[in-house]
Amino acid sequence: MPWLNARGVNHPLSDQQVKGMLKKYDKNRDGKLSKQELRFAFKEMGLHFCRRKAGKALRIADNNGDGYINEEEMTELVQYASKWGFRIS
Ligand SMILES: [Ca+2]
Ligand SMILES: [Ca+2]
Repeated sequence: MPWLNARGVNHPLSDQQVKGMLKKYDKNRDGKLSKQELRFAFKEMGLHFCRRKAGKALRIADNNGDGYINEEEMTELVQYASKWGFRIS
């Protein structure tokens, strides 16, 4: 059951497109997304899910366990999220 649902969803975006969108939310431009940046990104993209699930997604994607999602891990996150039906209008 997908828990990521976006507003007015019609078509799925490619992994690259989603990644490009996520990168825009790297506010401090350190090349990786903090938990805070990621939550803000999901919110802005119209994705609503609880903090616990957001935290779980982050832990799964955070391969090296530094608490941040780097570019490589972003790909993992997008791929993982797309399995749950991650789609954005
Ligand atoms: Ca950042
Ligand atoms: Ca990491």
